[in-house]
Amino acid sequence: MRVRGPAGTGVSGERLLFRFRNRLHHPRTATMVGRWLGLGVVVCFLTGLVSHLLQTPPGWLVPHLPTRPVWGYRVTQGLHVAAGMALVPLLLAKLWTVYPRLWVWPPVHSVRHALERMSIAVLVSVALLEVLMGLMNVVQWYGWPFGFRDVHWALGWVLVGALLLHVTVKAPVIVANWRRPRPAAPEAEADTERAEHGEDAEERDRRAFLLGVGAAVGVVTVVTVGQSVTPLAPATLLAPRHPDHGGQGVPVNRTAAQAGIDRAALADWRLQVSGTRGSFALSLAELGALPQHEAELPIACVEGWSVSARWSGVRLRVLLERAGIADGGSVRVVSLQERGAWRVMEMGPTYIRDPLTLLALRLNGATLSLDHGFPARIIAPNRPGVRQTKWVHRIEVL
Ligand SMILES: Nc1nc2c(c(=O)[nH]1)N[C@H]1C(S)=C(S)[C@@H](COP(=O)(O)O)O[C@H]1N2
Ligand SMILES: [Mo]
Repeated sequence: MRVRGPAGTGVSGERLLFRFRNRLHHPRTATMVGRWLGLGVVVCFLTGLVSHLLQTPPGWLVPHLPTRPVWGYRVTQGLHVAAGMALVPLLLAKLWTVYPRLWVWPPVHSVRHALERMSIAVLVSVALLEVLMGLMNVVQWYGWPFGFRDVHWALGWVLVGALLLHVTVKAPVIVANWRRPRPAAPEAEADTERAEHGEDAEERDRRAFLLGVGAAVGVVTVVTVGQSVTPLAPATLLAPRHPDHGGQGVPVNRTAAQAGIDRAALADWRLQVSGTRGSFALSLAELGALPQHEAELPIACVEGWSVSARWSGVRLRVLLERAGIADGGSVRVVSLQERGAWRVMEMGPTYIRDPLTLLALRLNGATLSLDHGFPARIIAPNRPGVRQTKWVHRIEVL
């Protein structure tokens, strides 16, 4: 039996163990969904690269990290998570289109064929794993024994590599199916007509299918993207962090209680600053007496949610100039929090110099709430939320 549909890749001697009647199991459908899928993966990869470099920059990059545009990370990470969500319906559609190929017989008929099938197995499993891990991270369910970021990052490279390989191997099929099929040179009038009708109906079915997939992507996007596109917030049904939920108009990722901070422990809080000229400590009243500056900056969480807010407090560079810092120096900021990955943060010279980088004492016109980092927190432009350290206790020049 010469098989039409997904097995119709021009590989001779191949057949399917079962008959799949739906004509949408066709390389053209796979190609059309694949275009969007490929675009989504590339967007996720590039924005993931940005996120990785902003969070853990290699030493040589630290002095060059850009602090503008202030909303840069808000946009790239919002895109990262939105594109990742869109991958869910796209992946399902693609897998449905090509799943009959699981029943190719014989399963392997040449070395090249074996390699091709193995690369697809890697591609499919890594793509599913990456999307699943991302979703689990968004709902803060760390059901694995390894660090999320390192594994998500490493698998991202595997995914892009497997995708490149896949596109290369499938290039002839992709090229042949990129455009709407035109019937081949007619032999007889009647034949052409029948052929055209068949092709047209098939292409119409395909359009309907793709429209459905597009609608699914649209729905997923609309019910989640409000977490970073504030005007769409009312439509937000699925995002775990609604921009309006959380004190002072800003969501809270980790509460003070979760971080083990209570007001009693803050009774004799002093900010400790140490630099090349020595060290000093400031009470909250003393900090409040220093010149205060205001900045409109977003908190942009790696999980995709972001909100802009009005912050005010003391410019970080003013404190550091007083403590003494070499040109191009970096600082370490330590939170009162005793455990957790985000209690210690390092910051390079571009952020330190920036007049919008504050040790914030106030948020949206009121004293910081305990959950937002009272007595003092860091807020800096174009920075991942995980680096906007709350409950700051010590600042050390490195
Ligand atoms: N000390 C400390 N600072 C922290 C965190 C934390 O867990 N501990 N969470 C970070 C994360 S992941 C984000 S997104 C922002 C959220 O700030 P918010 O709770 O004020 O919205 O705080 C950051 N600062
Ligand atoms: Mo975050």
